[in-house]
Amino acid sequence: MITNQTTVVPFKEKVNRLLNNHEALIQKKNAPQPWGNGVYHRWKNPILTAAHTPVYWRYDLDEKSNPHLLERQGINATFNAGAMLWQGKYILAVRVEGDDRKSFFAIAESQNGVDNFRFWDYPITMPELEHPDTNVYDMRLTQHEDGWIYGLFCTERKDENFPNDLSAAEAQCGIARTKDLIEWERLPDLITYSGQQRNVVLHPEFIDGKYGLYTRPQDGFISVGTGGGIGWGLSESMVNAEIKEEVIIDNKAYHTIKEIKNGQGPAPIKTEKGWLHLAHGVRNTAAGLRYVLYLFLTDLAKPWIITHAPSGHFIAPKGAERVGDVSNVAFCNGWIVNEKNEVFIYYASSDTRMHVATSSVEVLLDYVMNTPEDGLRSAASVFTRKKLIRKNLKIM
Ligand code: M1P
Repeated sequence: MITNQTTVVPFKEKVNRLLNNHEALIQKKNAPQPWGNGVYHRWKNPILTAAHTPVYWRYDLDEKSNPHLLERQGINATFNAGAMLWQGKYILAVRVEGDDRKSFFAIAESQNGVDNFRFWDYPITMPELEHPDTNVYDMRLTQHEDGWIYGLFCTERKDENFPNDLSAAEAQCGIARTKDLIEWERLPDLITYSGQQRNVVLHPEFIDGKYGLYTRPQDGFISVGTGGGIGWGLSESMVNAEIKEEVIIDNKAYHTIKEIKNGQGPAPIKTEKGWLHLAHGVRNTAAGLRYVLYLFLTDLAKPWIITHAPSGHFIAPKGAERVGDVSNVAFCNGWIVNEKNEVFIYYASSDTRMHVATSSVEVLLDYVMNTPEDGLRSAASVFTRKKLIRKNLKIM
């Protein structure tokens, strides 16, 4: 006989258990994993999972309307968060996905950036445009020198050119701005002259009085097609943002970690040596797409010109990170530099949960400026590695 525990434990007791378990999860201390490759520390626990979302987002806590205390509106995943330091707190604009597959944005904050992330009471109410979004996701936060905080995100809608193909979708760049992360003003979507756009990021400073945007033109919804690469363009305004001329600044390349597509991660970090960029690169495998993260540096005055490009991945999904709704994915659209020049890299694994890795501006610059570039051939890799071995054997 199946025993239904719900009839045994009093309702109030069950609610308390839910709340206490949730609180214990939120308050769980995180710890850095032992120094791996010297470039960054991965932290042990995911910083946000679906279970971190408030109980009152998921359960109806009223005994009259929910006597069995069933979860009424499940949350499936929390991932791909934008990030910023704001009023002394580490803020994430998280992509929360309900069991209904719709994503929305919600702010979670922490005092130390590595644990105790707590969601604000309500998710963000993102105003809609005349042509409503079906799904919104992957917000990049930029504190622009014009005084606004911008959130650029992907807005996905049904592709009406293919009414009978229910998977045919169109991705474009949605834009909203705020001063307090609570009230958001929705602005018209970015206009570009490429088919579709995802992974669009606003540069934090004006370029000759114009707004600089990193783009990722694509022919189709999933496949970038013949185009792709990280693009760059200028817009006179963000109220009616339009890029008339888009140039590719970081191409995809055969037999590299960005063979089939790539995309800018968060807004770049300004350093004395140049703008530090984090991006994702994608290659195809027999097991499906593999997403990894990589870094590059661009010129301070001309942030569209790459000055240093280390080969290979910076962070790849590892261990339990490799499994999730879309397995083998590391994705990052948020990082934070604090007043001590420590860098908090907020990456998601497999479209399911959020993690943090920490480093410093100094170490990341060392990594980006002193890691050899990709020679694009096995022989070139052996040549570069032999140089290192020879040098080391002399001093060992
Ligand atoms: O599923 C992996 C990622 O796929 C897309 O990224 P991209 O446009 O670069 O392929 C996005 O849907 C992203 O949210 C997702 O994590």
